[in-house]
Amino acid sequence: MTKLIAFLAAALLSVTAFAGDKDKKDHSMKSSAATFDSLDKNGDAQLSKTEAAADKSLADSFASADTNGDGYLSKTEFTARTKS
Ligand SMILES: [Ca+2]
Ligand SMILES: [Ca+2]
Repeated sequence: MTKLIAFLAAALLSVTAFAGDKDKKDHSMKSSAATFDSLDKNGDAQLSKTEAAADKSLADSFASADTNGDGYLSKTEFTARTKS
């Protein structure tokens, strides 16, 4: 009986661990691509070059992503760049 309980507990633990890994994986997938909101540290709905520097690929393409050339990326410009 004790053995069975131990087995069930172990099975339950592995299920819980699996669910935990899945959550972790989903989270890391989400955070691997920085979002506009996570990059916009000061919350002014524009990404400055300094804010964009947190995402290397965005920093590299900042000039081309800034289609109106005002030195900031709006959410529209950021989204357009993400899609392309
Ligand atoms: Ca900002
Ligand atoms: Ca702009």
